[in-house]
Amino acid sequence: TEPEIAPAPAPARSPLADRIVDTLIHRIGKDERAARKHDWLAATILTLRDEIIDKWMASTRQAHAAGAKRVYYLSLEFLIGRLLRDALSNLGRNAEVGDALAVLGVDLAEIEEIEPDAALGNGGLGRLAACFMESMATLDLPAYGYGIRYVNGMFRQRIDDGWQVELPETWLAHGNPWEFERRESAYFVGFGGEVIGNEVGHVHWKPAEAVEALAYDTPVVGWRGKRVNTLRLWSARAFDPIRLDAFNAGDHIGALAGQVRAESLVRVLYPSDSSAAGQELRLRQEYFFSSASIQDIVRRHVQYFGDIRTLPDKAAIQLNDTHPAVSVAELMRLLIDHHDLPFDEAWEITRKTFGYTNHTLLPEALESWPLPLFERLLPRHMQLIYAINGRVLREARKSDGMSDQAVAAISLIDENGERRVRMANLAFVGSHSVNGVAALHTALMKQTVFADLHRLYPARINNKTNGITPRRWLMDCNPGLTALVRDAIGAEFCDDTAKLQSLDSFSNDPSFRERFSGVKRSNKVGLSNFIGESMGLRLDPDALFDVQIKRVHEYKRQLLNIIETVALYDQIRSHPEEDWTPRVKIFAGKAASSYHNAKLIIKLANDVAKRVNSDPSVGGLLKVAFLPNYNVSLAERIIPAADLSEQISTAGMEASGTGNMKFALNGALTIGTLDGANIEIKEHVGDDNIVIFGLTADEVAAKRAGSYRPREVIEGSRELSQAVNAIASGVFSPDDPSRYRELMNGLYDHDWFMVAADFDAYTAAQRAVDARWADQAGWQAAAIRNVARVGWFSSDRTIGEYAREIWGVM
Ligand code: 26W
Repeated sequence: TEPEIAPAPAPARSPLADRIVDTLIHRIGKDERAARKHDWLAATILTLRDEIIDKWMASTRQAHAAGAKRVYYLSLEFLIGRLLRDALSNLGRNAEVGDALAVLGVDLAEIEEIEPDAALGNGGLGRLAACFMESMATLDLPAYGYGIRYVNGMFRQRIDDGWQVELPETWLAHGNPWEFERRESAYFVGFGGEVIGNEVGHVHWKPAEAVEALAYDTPVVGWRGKRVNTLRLWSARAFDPIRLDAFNAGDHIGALAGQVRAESLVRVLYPSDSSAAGQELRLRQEYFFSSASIQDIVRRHVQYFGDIRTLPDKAAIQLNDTHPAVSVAELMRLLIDHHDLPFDEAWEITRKTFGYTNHTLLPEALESWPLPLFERLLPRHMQLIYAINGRVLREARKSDGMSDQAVAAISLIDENGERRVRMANLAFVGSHSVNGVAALHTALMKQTVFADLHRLYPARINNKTNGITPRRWLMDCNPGLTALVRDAIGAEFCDDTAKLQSLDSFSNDPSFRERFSGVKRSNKVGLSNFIGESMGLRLDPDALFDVQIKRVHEYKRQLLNIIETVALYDQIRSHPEEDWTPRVKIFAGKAASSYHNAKLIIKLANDVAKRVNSDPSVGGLLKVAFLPNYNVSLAERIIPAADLSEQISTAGMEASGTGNMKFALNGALTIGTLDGANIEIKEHVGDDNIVIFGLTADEVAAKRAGSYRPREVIEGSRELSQAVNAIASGVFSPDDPSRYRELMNGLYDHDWFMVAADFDAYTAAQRAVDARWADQAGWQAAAIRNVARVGWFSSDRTIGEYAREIWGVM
């Protein structure tokens, strides 16, 4: 018989639970019974925010009292994701808040799940900015992030019949409880008009139109809540929200035109990474946020320190790619036109204040603006850019051995064809430091795009290899692995990921390997359940989970992976008797809405998935899943469950990559090319714990310069030609057999991304992966060594280097 158990007394409500309920009632206006999940989420965030505010103010006061130098990170993108879990764990309040909510009948994990992602970025560059913000707070640096408060961030991706469909993402639909509107911090930002006065006398820019930039602040909590910094995002409004004269005259729409124009500035994030938009609205966005940010920085400096000439001692401004590069001209304008400094002095201050980070060498991503457009929108800045250019070109001509061609390459104005303003050159000459984001990328910067500028300013280019925050990308997203590591080596690694090194010897401990693979398996079960529920696809958690998740771009070569998948499918079907490794191929990623081939590659992945998943003859040996709407939260779910990390870009084209670091930290093995940070990951984990294949960057360059004939390569490889021909002839697209003909013809005719050239090496590498997988002890040992050896790729290390070597703040 069942023993009789008295019902447990209801646990007493903690003061924290009372505060959450109080917030719910007084700030949300609901009682406990009427509250829905979103109300609990908002009440929890607001309660937590109230507590953060004290630390926030203390951080500001401390920087002020110390007269500290501040860091300003200017970025058009911050790909933050959800904030609640991150903030709770950095404050060490997870359990306490979870318990308080449980007493109220609310599941913390459930409300964390409904927080919308702040997706104010495209991909790597925006996510890096978010990791950097967290690390700057963790390292106790007084720092501000500046960006745009887009109403619509990165689009939501739906897959309709295999095709990507873009939908607007409304992350602000339920309000944003994290942010503070700062009505007092508003700035005038002008556009167009004319410049009055001349070079000698006092110059004055009279803009034809203007908007007001309005600040919204979000607190950024560092690890252990040591410091809270500010992410300041600008919104825009018209000076006169409504023109009453027009309204009264019956023009009800025209009366609101100013407001609509202003709002259009912050309406939407440009969803293309790696190809410059070139539209007027984009330049307006760039100037709008640059001007507001620089005005804010200058105002704060003058208010705290009195003398604008000490700016470089008290402010370091980092330009996240060239998107904020017009800031160089904006600071010059403020120094000269508003603070009456002579040009030379203004130029020295400017260069000492700015640093510039380059994130890509792709020519189509290098921003340049048609001169007439730039001049019409920013006439005063155009003058200043001419003046800067005059100085730089004089220096170049004086320097030994500069050819006319080199001088032309250095010029801020591109004179080939339609004249254009080169933003990378402006950022380069306007900064004392120019950095790349991985060793190879930095070396290539010196050899290619910036070769001549590098010759003129040889001390300027430096490397800062990217990193990721271990809080979000290990401790928060993979609690199972975190607990296991803590049991093995203690908790020190939580404050210093270099300490993960002590895990290394555990790779030889069979019982630890057992527990380690148990954690991975339970993460895989979790992901399998998610995929089962969300897309109705059943996966075997014991199969090898082979994952490629990132923006879809030809240089990242999802196509190489898909073609190899097709070849494998073919092999399994024709040799069912062989001992194949069960694999799940997982893809996710968005394509820029105007990028035809990238969207076609998404469709191909889905077409292949459809065919393979419904083919009983491959049994459970191969499954393909394309997960829709890749974002930060989905990455946090997938990465802890990955066995194999696909980092297979054409060598020389991926500046760094940061997903590669996240996977390794979570115990996946990398299959990758010698590109970006893969090279440094290989140096850290050791050649035996990574699978490298394919052409090197030098070999790619040589092939492109020489006589590479992809057709011969394809025809010379039976597996490759069979796979390519199957795709081209419509095996995977019976409803439209010619769908992929052009895409495949591109491989035969030019194959810019070396898919054919690397195919055999890639296939061989994948079969080597199969063999390694068969030796589970060896696999787990290598995975453990990855975790133990990639602590160096923490963004704390990266930010430490920026702080010491570029910003002078540590
Ligand atoms: C102007 C259009 C545009 C928009 C975004 C051009 C270029 C970009 C970014 C530079 C693209 C980007 O995100 N680059 C990625 O930056 C990461 C962080 O440094 C690197 O890890 C990736 O390799 C790089 O592709």
